[in-house]
Amino acid sequence: MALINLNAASLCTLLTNVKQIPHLRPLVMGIVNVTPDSFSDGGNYYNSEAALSHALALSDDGADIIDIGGESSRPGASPVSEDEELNRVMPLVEALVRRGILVSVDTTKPAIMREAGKAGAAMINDISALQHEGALDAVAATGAVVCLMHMKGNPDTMQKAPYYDDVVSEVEDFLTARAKACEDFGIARDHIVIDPGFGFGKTTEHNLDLMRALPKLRDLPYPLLVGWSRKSTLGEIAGGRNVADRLPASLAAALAATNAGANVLRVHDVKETLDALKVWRAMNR
Ligand code: 8Y7
Repeated sequence: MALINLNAASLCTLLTNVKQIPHLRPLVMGIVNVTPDSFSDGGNYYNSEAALSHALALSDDGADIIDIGGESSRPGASPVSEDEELNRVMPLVEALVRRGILVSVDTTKPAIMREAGKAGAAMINDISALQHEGALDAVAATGAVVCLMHMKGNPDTMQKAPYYDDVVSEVEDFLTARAKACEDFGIARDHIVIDPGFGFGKTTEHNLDLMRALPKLRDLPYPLLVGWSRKSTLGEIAGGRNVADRLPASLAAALAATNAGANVLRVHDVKETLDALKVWRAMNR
């Protein structure tokens, strides 16, 4: 059923290697938001020329893959129509694929997944883990890799008193179940990446419990993607740092996640993260 997607195939090779060879550094995924309202860089790269030059700069900085998002997942962000999201995202996907850059598309909409896959996106990054009607089908049809992220509730309500009996087993069970749903649908195991979804329906305590349990998630048979970059839990721990002032905390979290077995780091600051990883690798070899 699934198409062959050459870009996805090379991403699969990278993911398999980082998952299996212990001292390799994780892959670095650079974040590009083509939105007027994302939480840390909303509006900065809203027009597609600015977004393209930002994406190319992150690629030049050494990003292994660029994650393009056309709809903010910030609480209270306004919903975006399918057409609007396509208009924001597709020109950038095409321009990057044309240059041989690996592309991930951050979307929850099956129509965007299909178009992105046709244009050669190597990965679909879905914060709702392909739970929308038709999403499993769309990803299977593209042959892309999929990142399944855990989120409790939806972006509008998720930070209103999130509650878990046991956050670690709930997240682990959810990711295992969604991965099984993908495999049952014909998405190959090596095309599935899992992510605990830091900050998505989680208090600081929940995020820290999950972080300490990361080795448990690493032991599942899927590469592990982690996104801590500039998130508010880091600002809080560091002592009330605002978004623009969270780079040191983000680098600390990136290295802690690396030590705990993260295979992909989703970050805003690619160059700085790669410097930190070079030091990590030199010291761990
Ligand atoms: C994550 C994400 C965001 C994350 C994955 C932000 C789209 C908020 N966070 N996708 N997206 N994992 N897979 O801070 O942690 O960038 S949006």
